[in-house]
Amino acid sequence: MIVAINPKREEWEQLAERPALEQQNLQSTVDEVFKSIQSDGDKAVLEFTKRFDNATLINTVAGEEELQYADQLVGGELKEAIELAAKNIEAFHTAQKPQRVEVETAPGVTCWQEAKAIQKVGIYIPGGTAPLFSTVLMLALPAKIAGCKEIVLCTPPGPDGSINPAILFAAKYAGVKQIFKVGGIQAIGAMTFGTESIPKVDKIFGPGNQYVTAAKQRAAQLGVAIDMPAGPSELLVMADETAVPEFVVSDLLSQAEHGVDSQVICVVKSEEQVEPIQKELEIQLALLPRKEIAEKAIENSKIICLPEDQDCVDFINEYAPEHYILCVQNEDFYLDQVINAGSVFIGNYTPESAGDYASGTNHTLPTNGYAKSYSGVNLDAFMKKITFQKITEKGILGIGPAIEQMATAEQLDAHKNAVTKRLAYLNSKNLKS
Ligand code: HSO
Ligand code: ZN
Repeated sequence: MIVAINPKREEWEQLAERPALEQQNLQSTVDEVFKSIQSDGDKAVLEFTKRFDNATLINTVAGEEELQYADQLVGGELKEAIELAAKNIEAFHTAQKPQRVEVETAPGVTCWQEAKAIQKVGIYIPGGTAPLFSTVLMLALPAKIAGCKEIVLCTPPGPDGSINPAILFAAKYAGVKQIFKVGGIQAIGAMTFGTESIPKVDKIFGPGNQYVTAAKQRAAQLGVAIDMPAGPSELLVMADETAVPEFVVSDLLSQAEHGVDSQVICVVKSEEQVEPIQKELEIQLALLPRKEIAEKAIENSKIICLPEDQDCVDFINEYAPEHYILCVQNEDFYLDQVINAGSVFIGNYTPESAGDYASGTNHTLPTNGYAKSYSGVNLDAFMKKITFQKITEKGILGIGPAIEQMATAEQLDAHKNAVTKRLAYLNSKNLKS
């Protein structure tokens, strides 16, 4: 870990930098795959599945027998754990249901806003070394609670054509009816255009590698909404002397093990805290099965010592971490000052893994500084809001002249006429009566 003791403000920008990603130009591959899927549908999807995932499939649908088989493979304790997590995720996301807002803005002018579910949503779940079935819960449960009519899930098959049983179990548990064994660019392409078997969706959610990310960006240009720009996982721990080094390090490593490009930051108040953390890091790192991955991520990671609380909070807001663990005595000061963070974990007994799996908050969060402008996935992400208005005679007589004035000033006569004609009608009607 890089150690920076009391760095000056001019150095903060550099300290807040994420590891540079090797940006390959994937756009031409994305375009090729998208074009084939648009013209050849399922046939193209199956060909790309052979080419990229090395799996020969007859069709991509995960059928009832596979779901039943998965149900047998997943152990009872894991099932119970998934059920507990699901209950908490459901409770927290159900409470987020938006209220209808109604205001009479002026006499006779009533405006209201209602949220409606996005009808068709696509969920992408990556495969690979750590198949994140927890992400199925984080995306499918809110979609169901929001009232989305169709939930389509795509996840890549292994070379033998199978999907991780826990992903299938979680999908079934969360009520997903349409599960497809398709990964990478071809999955995003299929959900963008629709094929004979895979429905076109209105919005695509979920993490993925750089191919998936590039494909989601292309989908967004083609008019399909996406959740957020995805990036490697990251965590910042703010620790004073009351933080337990063993816990702090376990949290740092929990995000470091996600990928070699993950980054973790530990902000401490005093120089004395640095050594125990480094020592503990060596001990815990050596024992991890994903040691090699975590080790690489730790190379990109930093311990930053800032003795002043105000400097700490300013740096943290500048960094805008995806996950922010706060282990300090004067918690209230820090909480009060949080501006940029995806999700905040407070105290020695609130590990970040709790939010990853089971406490109830969503783990699909903005990375790479996007916490400055994006929220993590929440119930709103599966909804859009429609505004309504109804204006009475009295209402249009009241606000009509202002509309006429503004339309005239914008030189939009047809806009003005839409009011003038009504006002003239009402004025003559009122004169007669
Ligand atoms: N920490 C990840 C989510 C996750 N962790 C899933 C474990 N499983 C999102 O940043
Ligand atoms: Zn995680």
